[in-house]
Amino acid sequence: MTASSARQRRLMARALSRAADASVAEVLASTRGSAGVCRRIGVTGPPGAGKSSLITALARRRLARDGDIAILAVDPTSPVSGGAILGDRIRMEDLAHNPRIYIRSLASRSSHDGLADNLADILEIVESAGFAEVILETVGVGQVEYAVRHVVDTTLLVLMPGAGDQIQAMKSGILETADVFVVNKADQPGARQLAAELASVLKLKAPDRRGSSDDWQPPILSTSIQDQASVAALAEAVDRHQAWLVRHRDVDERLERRRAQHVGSLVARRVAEVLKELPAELLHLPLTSLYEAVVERLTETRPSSGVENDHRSRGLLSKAR
Ligand SMILES: Nc1nc2c(ncn2[C@@H]2O[C@H](COP(=O)(O)OP(=O)(O)OP(=O)(O)O)[C@@H](O)[C@H]2O)c(=O)[nH]1
Ligand SMILES: [Mg+2]
Repeated sequence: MTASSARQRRLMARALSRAADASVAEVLASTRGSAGVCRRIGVTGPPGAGKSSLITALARRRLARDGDIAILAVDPTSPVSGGAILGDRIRMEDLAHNPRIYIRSLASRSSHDGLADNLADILEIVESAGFAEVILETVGVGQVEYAVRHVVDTTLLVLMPGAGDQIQAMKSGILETADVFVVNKADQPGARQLAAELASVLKLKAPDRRGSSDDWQPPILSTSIQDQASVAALAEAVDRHQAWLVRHRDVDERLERRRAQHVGSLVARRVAEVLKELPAELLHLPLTSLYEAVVERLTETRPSSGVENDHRSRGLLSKAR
């Protein structure tokens, strides 16, 4: 069954909806893990930089490669989300009707880094549905780039003229995160200056990146959605980076690191679940006892009944007295 089959799409849509509010226990019961067979591309950058427009143009180009493409946008207000397609209405609808493309927007849930905190689960579902490639759009500058990095293979950072101050704000972080820098809206004034600024910041901050010829040198590409050649160059840069990964990075090691991140995010979610369900009276406990109570609850794989909770709360409270 391919990712395009109607049945497979329905199953995946259902699995994605379930994942939207799954508990950690539910995730653990249903996960199949990642085999690393799906090319994962992350597109991030400040609001309005043109991420959705570029993804639309990029996806159309990348259909020339084998397999189906899933486009996921983490932001309910993103133009990828059905109704609000804005300036890209026609192009995006065009794509949405392509049987080899699947488009879905994801609510960002409780995550503070601008990513859905269940992104790793979601990407696994998409991967096991047989997609060859997933393009993930996230809005953000700063922390988000770090977070995206762990769930994708290739990270594109999209900037636009007038985002110079954003570079200043991001300086310390972006160099380690993006594999391809994109100065979009190259048809607008200031694009060349932004590219130059970016180049000088990168040079200044990443001397090690100029060292070995085996290292990936993140390119700075100027794009405009009106300029097809620039989109083609971007699609090629993504391919170059993916090919570089195959040659220079061990896939098992990447999957191991990804799994470590995934389990970390599940533990963080489990902590949040436990804290949310914690009986108010336990908060009166001294810190050490409270800590023990929380840790004990972490390993419960099924939601405990109110009765059990009551018993345990009373036990702990009497122990603490
Ligand atoms: N002039 C010009 N406008 C562009 C270009 N790319 C995108 N735009 C326009 O910029 C606006 C924002 O584009 P989007 O693709 O929605 O940007 P985004 O980064 O996805 O925005 P958010 O998801 O809201 O963060 C739209 O009106 C696009 O038509 C470009 O290359 N040149
Ligand atoms: Mg968008």
